[in-house]
This record gives sequence, structure tokens and C-alpha cells, in this order.
Amino acid sequence: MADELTPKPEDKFAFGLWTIGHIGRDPFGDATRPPIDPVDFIRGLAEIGAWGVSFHDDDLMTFGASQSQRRAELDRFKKGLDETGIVCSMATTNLFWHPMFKDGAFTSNDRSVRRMAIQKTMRSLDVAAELGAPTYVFWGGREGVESAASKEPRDALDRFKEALDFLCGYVKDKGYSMRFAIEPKPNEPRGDTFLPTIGHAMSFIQTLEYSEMVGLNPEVAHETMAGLSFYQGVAQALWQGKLFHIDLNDQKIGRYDQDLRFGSEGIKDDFFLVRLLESSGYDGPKHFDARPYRNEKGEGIWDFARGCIRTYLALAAKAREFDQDPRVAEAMAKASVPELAVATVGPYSTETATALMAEVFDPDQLADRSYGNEALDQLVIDRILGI
Ligand code: GLT
Ligand code: MN
Ligand code: MN
Repeated sequence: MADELTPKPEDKFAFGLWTIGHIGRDPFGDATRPPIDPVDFIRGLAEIGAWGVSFHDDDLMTFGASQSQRRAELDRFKKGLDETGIVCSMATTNLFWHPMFKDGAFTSNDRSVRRMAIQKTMRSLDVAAELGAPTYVFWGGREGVESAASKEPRDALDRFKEALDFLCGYVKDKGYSMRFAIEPKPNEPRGDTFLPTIGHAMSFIQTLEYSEMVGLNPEVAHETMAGLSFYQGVAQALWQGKLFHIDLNDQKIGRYDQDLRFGSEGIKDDFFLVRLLESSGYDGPKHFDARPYRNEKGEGIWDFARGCIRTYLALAAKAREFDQDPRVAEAMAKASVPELAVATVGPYSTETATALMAEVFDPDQLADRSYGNEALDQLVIDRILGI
């Protein structure tokens, strides 16, 4: 097991500058630890065996500072990346912190705020391209409402689409090889957020001008907040070829966005999630968007980071053992799991329809069988518990 728990570059573990480096400020209390310098941050990542880093424009370069100061901050970071070999795996725009975004960014009722938000994103896309980020995330933090009277949602969706179409156009025009990933969230900081779940976001993407350029960055905590199964959502995103990136963390159901250490809460859900990612051919970053407990400091925040990686790798090893266990294969056969992969009727033709119409079924016999799901699920629990 020891070697299986050692991260390798091909595992593509990544963290955002705002995650391990979170200073512990929350709506009820001030910072509990100092910020980490971005270059020290990536040195720390290299030490724990991570591969990539992500950032918001404002995490890296001081908002509102002079061009020359921002350039110096960026160059210093680039030097740090070169020194450590850490890769820039994703970038995004901070469209939620500054008070100008209090009514939204791409969907603010104020047209000048909307234009400013698109301009800020274009500038940040230039930086992302310079650092070689393959994926650019759109989390609509402030895109929403408290009062339903305050925005016409269909207009807001028009404006969201307009912004993404325009920004896709910008990326194409500049010749950047970058894809966009929308990150859904049901609420917080707004009372209701536009594009609240994986399902809403996936159907919205179909309406975009360059829909092939746009996919998803789903987050464990966000779907769990909505009471949905993250596993099922991710599976559908994979099925539709839309899992461009993923935010791994953990969350208790029905709470505020907790961004807990990966694997620290829903261990069974996380087992299935890791099994899915590892078997699906997903080759994007395993990006942890989580933060240390607010009462951690110093080495404790790196314990948190190492824990995210360790639990992911341990669950991947458990998933492999599970899939190689002959008792599991036997239980799956009993549950007819492989049979679901067999086409039911095939494509329609007059002949296949006639053949189906002629078939005789015995409802009592069909109802009489057992699927053995209790025994199958117990094998999952046994494997996770190591018994
Ligand atoms: C913010 C949010 C995350 C998003 C980040 C990207 S920032 O911390 O809670 O879920 O992924 O903007
Ligand atoms: Mn979150
Ligand atoms: Mn996230």
C-alpha cells in the first residue's frame, strides 16, 4: 500500500492558490492564519507531490495595482513554476469579491458592470494563456438573486450566454488552445444562483455558440448542498463528454459550502467517485478545491493538503481491489450488472418491432427474481472498512 499512497506526476493532483492558502476568514470571524506567498505555495505543493496549481487573477496579481507591479508579480510566479516544475493546470476570474460585483458580473443589471466583468476576464485569459492553462473555469459566484423581482431570469441567461459566446470568440481570435468549464452551485453567496446544478449547466451549454469548447467543472460540495448525488452527476457529465475539470472536496448534506478535506465526510460516495474517475479515462487534473479547518495553522494546513491526496490514492487502491475481487464479480453477475450494457431492442425497424410484439413475457417470473443488492453493497462496505 505504501507505494500506492505516493503521488506521481501522472496522478495530476492540483490545488488552487485560494485553497491551502485560505486565511480562515469567514462571515463570522476574521483571518486565523497569515496568507501564503504564491511562490512559497508552489514550493509547498512540489514537496507534497502535487503536480498543478490553479488561481484567480486576483490571487496572483494585486487588483488595481500598476501594470508594472502586476507584471512583476506574474513574472515572479512564472519563475517559481519553472523552478519547481509545478504546472499551471487551470485559471479563473475573480468576479465575486469586489463590491462592484454585488449584483452579479455577467448578469448584473448594470450594463457597465457586465462590460467590466468581460474585460476583466479577457485580461485574465491573456495571463492564463501565457502560463499555458488548458482550462478556464467560470464559477458564477454572484450570478443570481435574493429577490426574484430583481432580475428577469431569461434575460440573465441571455446575458450569461452572450458573455460566454463573446469570450469563446476572444479565445479563438487570439488562437489560445483553452477550453471553458462552468462550475455550478445552487446558492451562496447569492440566495439563488443561475446554473445551480450540473444538469442546469449541461443543458445551458447546448445553447452556446461554441458548445464544443465549453464543459463542466463540477464540485462535490456544490451538488451535495443541493441534495444531489455528485457521483450520478459526474457520470452523466462523462457520458456527455463534458467533464473538463473537477473540484474535489467534501461536504455534509444540507449545510453551507464547507469545502472540507477530500474524503473526510462521504467516504462511500467518494469511493464510487474515485472508482468512476479512475475507470472512465478522465485525464484532467484531480483538483482539490477545499480548505483546512479554520483552527489549523502552520504544518496543519499541509496535513490537510497531504490528506486530500492520501485519501484519493487510498480509495483508488480500494477500488482496484474491489474490481479484482471474484466475489464482487459473482455478486455483480447475480445483480445482472453486466446485462445493462447489452442493447435492449437495438435501432428501430419494422422487423425488430414485429419481433418484439411477438415476444411473450411472464410477468410473475420477471417479478420473482432477486437482485442480491444487499450482498453486493456489503462487499463495498467490507472493502472500504478493510474486513
Ligand atoms: C470560490 C468557490 C469555488 C470556486 C472557485 C473558483 S472560488 O472559492 O467557492 O467553488 O471553484 O472561482
Ligand atoms: Mn465550494
Ligand atoms: Mn469550486
